[in-house]
Amino acid sequence: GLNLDDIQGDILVGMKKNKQLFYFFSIADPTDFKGKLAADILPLITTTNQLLSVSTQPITLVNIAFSQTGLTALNVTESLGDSFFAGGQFQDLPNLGDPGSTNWVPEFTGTGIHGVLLFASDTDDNINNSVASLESALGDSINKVYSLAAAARPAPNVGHEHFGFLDGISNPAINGFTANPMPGQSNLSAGTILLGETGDSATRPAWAKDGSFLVFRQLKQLVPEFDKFLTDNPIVQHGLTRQQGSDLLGARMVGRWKSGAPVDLAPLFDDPVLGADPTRNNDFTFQHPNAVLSKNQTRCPFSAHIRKTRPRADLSTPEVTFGHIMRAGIPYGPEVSAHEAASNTTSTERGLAFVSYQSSISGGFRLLQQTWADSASFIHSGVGVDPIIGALAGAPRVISGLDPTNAAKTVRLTTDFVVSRGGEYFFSPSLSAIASKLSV
Ligand code: N7H
Repeated sequence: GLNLDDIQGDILVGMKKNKQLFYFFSIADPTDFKGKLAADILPLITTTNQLLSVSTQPITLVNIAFSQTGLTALNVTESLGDSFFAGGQFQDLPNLGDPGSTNWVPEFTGTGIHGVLLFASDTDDNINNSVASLESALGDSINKVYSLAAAARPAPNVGHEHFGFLDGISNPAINGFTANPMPGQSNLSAGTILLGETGDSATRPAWAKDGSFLVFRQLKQLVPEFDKFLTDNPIVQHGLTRQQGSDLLGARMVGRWKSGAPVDLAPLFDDPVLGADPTRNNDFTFQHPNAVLSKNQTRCPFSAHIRKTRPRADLSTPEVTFGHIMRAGIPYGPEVSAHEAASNTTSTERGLAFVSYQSSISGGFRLLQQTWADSASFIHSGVGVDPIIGALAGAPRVISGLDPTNAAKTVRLTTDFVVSRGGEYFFSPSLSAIASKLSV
């Protein structure tokens, strides 16, 4: 089995708290920092085992991850075997669909971020206390470069991202770790997510075992603009009101209704009971006995976000073992104000603090974003990009399949409802790697 005392908790379980802070830092004094990493940070790191039971969870959960320039600053020079990690996310910008760096948070445009501390707790006060005490312990060994405070949305939208859809439904089950995989969950070797485990065939230094690459992206969401698009373009179908047609369009863009119910199982109307049932809400493959898998989009568009990012039977049966990530993101920013809703215009930034873990950035995040979501011809030619996250460097996005009554009809989107503000590629090491390699 896996050594759950050695694997940081966010990777396989997720630090599922209502508040989270991403604290990006640079290392000012490597020797000083190494000592403090061992003495002050390591004892705070929340392990996988600690997260498995509420009684062992600390008040504030803490994880840490390093960029390539951070490892280099610590004089850790062996290659981790991932060229995209080595280059950093800013160097990868032209490949991710982002329209240049104009929308990027300035601190992400370069390689100046050496690491990120992730704090999670029930309240901002708890997090602020942890940050203050760690900052005083770390002194001048690090500099804060940037931070992003994130939070679950208030009731009744806890667990829903800012467009309104329930998130965190479909994450892979890990062989030897997930006790009871749910129907429809992908079943993966641990090496898909963790370096050096079964299924990870790349060459890695021994100390990298049980670490994982953390992809961070600050993804701004234009919620009033998204809502206006749905209002203006309802799917017109017999038996649907205009509002129902708008809701259906949104559900087909995502592949799930706001409740989480998959359109593959609930093609016309939301089914909140289905959405809330983990034994049924992921139990589908897009394949149906009386429909041709490669042609039929009456239930779910080929371009739908969850179909682009996990094609299930579209790619093969049984499902391929590559192209899977463990997602641990959380919303950031305030609720839409009355003024923003009335003007159909975002004035205060909100979005998703996207976090994914994988043992290969090219086989995980990049495959989903670049090769699948940003490709107009995945999984079939003419499909168009993913209407949620697909991006063409700012060019209009032409998407077919969204209208169930006429799959050939295209929609031309001139607004990206998700705008990348950049991010970084990190490595989340095992606790023993921190003790025996990074801090010495
Ligand atoms: Fe996505 N959304 O609200 O529309 N995502 N996502 N995502 N996403 C998922 O199944 C969303 C993003 C994946 O296994 C759901 O847990 C938004 C990126 C994958 O069937 C919803 C943003 C990437 C899955 C959203 C965003 C992915 C998934 C359904 C950005 C990778 C699981 C809930 C602001 C490059 C697919 C669920 C499966 C699900 C939304 C980003 C990937 C509602 C708003 C950047 C693999």
